[in-house]
Amino acid sequence: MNLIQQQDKGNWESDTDLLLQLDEWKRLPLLYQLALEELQNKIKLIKSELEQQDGYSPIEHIKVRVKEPKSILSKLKRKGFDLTLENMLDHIHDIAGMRIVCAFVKDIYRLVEHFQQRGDIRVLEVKDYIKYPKSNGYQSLHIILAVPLIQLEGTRYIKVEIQMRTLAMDFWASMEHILFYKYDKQVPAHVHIELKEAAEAAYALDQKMLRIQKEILSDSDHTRSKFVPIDGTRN
Ligand code: 0O2
Repeated sequence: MNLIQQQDKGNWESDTDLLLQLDEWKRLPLLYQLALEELQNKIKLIKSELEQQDGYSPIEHIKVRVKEPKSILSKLKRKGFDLTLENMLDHIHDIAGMRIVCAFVKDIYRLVEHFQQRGDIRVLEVKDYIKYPKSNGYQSLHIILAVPLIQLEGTRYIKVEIQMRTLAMDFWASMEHILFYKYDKQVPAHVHIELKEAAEAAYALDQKMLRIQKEILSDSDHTRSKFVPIDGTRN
């Protein structure tokens, strides 16, 4: 039974129970926002370290958002769950969402490995739609994390979904989202094929950029090795 049905039937265990649930509904957006901010700060630090280490930024940009109540309710309905607080907490993993757009696919896997090794956040699930794209061609790596927030009454873990993709994958996903993602009719077969081909083109573009990067790096290593400073040490 959902919140509205319970209220209509006066079916609450007590008024206190109702007030507690309403308080929780009111507090949740702030908690999700704070969890995103915590995570964003951790990632800013990693980004600057990687920039120093690699000489380029493997993280192109980061976006965060807290899902609108309307989208949460329609996702619960889409998944066939009653509209309850419990179902929302248990089954909607992307209320707090972060998107990290990376330069290369290898940067995505490097970040995932890093998240898995950290002791201050917990990795709950990894969904690899890069290795196993969705049938429409969608590619991205999703990771569900539990981010701790220290509150007066103790530590509370808040779920955050991070979607990681390259610039090419992000272009495809953004266009597909605009065109079809919530399109409620059957996508015509020929359009489905074209969409998949576009996703494969995005993947091919990523591979090509990676090859170009490798070539440029090996070329600059080669050039650098030709210049030996007067004291005989290498720069
Ligand atoms: P919106 O409006 O983008 O937020 P599950 O975890 O399996 O119980 P869920 O959460 O549907 O169910 O899992 P999944 O497949 O990992 O999808 C989560 C989010 O990934 C979606 O959120 C989208 O943002 C994105 N996504 C998944 N599939 C596609 C796709 O085919 N195209 C595009 N463009 N994005 C996709 P929402 O809430 O469905 O949508």
